[in-house]
Amino acid sequence: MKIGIVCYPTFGGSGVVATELGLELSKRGHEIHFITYNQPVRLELLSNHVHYHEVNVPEYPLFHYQPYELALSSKLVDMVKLHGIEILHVHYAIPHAYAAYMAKKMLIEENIYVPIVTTLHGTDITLVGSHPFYKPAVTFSINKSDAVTAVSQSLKEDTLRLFDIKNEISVVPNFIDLSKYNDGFTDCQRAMMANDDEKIITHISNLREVKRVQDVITVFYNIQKEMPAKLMLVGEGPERERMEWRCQQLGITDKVVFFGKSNEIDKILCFSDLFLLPSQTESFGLAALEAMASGVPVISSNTGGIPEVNVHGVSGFLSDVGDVDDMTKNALHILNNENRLETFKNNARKESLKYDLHNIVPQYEAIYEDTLAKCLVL
Ligand code: GMT
Repeated sequence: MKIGIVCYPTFGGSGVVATELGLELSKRGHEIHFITYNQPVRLELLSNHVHYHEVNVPEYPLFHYQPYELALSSKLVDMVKLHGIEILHVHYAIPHAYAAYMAKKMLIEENIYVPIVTTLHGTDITLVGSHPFYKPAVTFSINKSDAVTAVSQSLKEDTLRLFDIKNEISVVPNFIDLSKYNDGFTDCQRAMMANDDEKIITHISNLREVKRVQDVITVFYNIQKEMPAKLMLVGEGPERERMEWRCQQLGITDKVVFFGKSNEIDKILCFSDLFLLPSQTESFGLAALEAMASGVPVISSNTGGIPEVNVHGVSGFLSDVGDVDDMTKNALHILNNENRLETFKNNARKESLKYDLHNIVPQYEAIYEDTLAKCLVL
């Protein structure tokens, strides 16, 4: 199949999933066209089967807001015609599903029918999309998609609760290329980051308020009072400065490493003992899954789709949002005993196997095939 993929090309989970999906589909013989405003961060290799088409939005001073949706829908029309793209898979309702619908309508005028598969990732539904300013457009785009998927059962339920949805929503969970994590590094270079007796705690996100990163600092502060430990913080975002101030106030600056944005998540997870994800809301928690695949147990909140990924008492523990005392207690329970830590590490790795890309990518392929077949009948 010739598949067009539209996503946010950033470090965010939706962009990562869309990129990994495209790469795996190309290995399975499909021709993939990424259509977005920048080359996706995890898209390192372009080939005969993987193409990238940049959406340009020319600056025009008359426009207070530059019309990205318009530029995207025009680009989609052009790329469908030029490359014979058969199906568009858009990640994120805003504005991708909306722009794709416009493209579809323009193409119908030229007797070309391109179905749209929309994948909902979470923030487009729970944080932004349900805002009254966007709600009608998001509802419309979801209802007008030819197929809709959500990355967790919890996100599907949220979507049905928050919007008036007439379409079926299939749950296709996020996935992971386990080979990237299981090949293992013979030397994790742990010694560069911490002493042998220190436990390494890690958090990876875009350091936004929704990630409750101040809870990460608090839980780590509590842990390091009880045992030698270091905190690795990976990612960039608006909360970073406040976090740095807080570390200074608490006198733990020398125990905290801010990595900034990194493409070497697997290397950092390789030397981690525990992962913290205390988010306010999280439709899936791809970062937690990446940690688990590296054999790192997860201490998280019990919100959204996280309980579908992190199994309480098995791959880690779940607590109510904001319950930093319970998170600390659970973290110490795992870290205090080497045998228990080893068991949790093994369990985390085992639980992650459910999300092997070889199990999940065929589910998307089946959705594309069904959608194309249905459209032929119409
Ligand atoms: O979590 C973020 O801030 C990034 C966001 C995104 O849009 O890329 O992530 C969302 O999609 C990921 C991939 O499906 C999920 O794993 C994250 O849980 C979800 N984030 C939220 O729901 C807050």
